[in-house]
Amino acid sequence: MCYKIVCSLLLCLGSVRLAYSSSSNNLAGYEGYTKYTVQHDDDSAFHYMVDLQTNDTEVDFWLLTRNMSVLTVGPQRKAQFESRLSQLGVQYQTQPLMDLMASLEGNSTYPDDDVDECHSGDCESQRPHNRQRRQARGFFSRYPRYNEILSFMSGLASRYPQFCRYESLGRSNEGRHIAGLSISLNQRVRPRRVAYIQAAAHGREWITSQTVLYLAYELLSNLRAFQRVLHDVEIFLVPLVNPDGYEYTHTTDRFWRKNRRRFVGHSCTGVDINRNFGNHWNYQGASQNLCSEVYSGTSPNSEPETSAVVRYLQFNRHRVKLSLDVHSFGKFIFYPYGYAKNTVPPTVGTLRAVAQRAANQITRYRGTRYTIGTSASILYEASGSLDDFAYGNLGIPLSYTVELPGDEFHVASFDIIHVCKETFAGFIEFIRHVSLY
Ligand code: 0X9
Ligand code: ZN
Repeated sequence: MCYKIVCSLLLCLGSVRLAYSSSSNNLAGYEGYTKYTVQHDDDSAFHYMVDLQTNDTEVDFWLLTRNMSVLTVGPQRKAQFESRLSQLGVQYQTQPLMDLMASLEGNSTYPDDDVDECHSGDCESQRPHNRQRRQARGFFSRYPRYNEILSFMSGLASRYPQFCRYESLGRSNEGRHIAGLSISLNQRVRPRRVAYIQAAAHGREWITSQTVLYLAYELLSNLRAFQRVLHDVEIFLVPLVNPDGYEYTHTTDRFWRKNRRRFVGHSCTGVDINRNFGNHWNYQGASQNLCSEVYSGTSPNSEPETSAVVRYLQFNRHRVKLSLDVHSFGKFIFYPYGYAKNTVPPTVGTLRAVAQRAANQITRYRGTRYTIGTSASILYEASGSLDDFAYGNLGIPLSYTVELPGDEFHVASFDIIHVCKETFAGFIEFIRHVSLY
């Protein structure tokens, strides 16, 4: 019965081939936009960029580090922006945004999921299992919608009822579920420790949900192999913290970051969930301009998406030993604190060492190298993030933000599975350390 449910679920998922297609209307309005990659070695250019990120609502930063920025600018601001860059004497490259998106579409090839994989032995008896794996692999070769993600999660819970539970932590601004999956060796016994992993607090960071769903899928398909990792540890996964923002990036605006909170009498929409957590709220790298990409909201934890997470973590605060907030992109592992420069927690040695081990495991898959540190030192000061809140307010000892690889938010479809697999190795290494607490 369960098998049938999962099969039909996966079949249905496998047959929907969305990914990026030129018929997508989520790029409307981006004609004439330019993507800039700017190299800035001196501090004045960096500070100019930080100021733009916080205060200029016409510029959208995709990445901002001490010596390099990736951002997009609309046609009206192009000339002014370029003349400012020339004044600052910085080097930059440009690419029309539409060309970039077209080239990414060209990369979206799909593995042939109609071919049965059986090379030896009793192919007839292997067939159902192969089919499931193939169909699930299909799920990781494109970007699913909110409904598909929920079906995938509940499908796992009904296939593995002893090990997996599906629940909703609450509802988003537009009424969608903030869905969670609990994974443990025995759902009737409450493990002493919890490893919490969330993704897609920013709508446009599609790859992040896939890595967390892949973790659930891979763990549940090979539970025996992970018995030691799961000993007295519950894994709690929230792959889509910002479902409204995520859906909006599929239907309307591929580069939407915030949630979809509306404000009466204002045309601008949305709060940045990663500026809304109640630790040094709105202190730095956040804005009270509600048109800003880093708008921190009306008060700490004001958003239903934020408060659903806070409620869960607060309720389980004595059991949660690891909090991972998965973002994209840049290949970074950040530990607290992000709200101010030169502010490190007393356990920085452990935080760093565990992150280094996780990064090493990721590297083993295909050489991907992560940079480790506080976001305030590597990127910019940003207050109100989950990592600061989990560590500073709740005392969760292992608290991180992971920025997955990619050169932009859209990781090509053929690469999704590889990012999932390499990140899986890092997740497992992080989770292994939970048993030390
Ligand atoms: O700015 C952010 O929210 C994160 N980068 S992203 O491109 N995914 O938007 C970085 C946050 C870093 N700060 C902390 N983790 N505290
Ligand atoms: Zn993000």
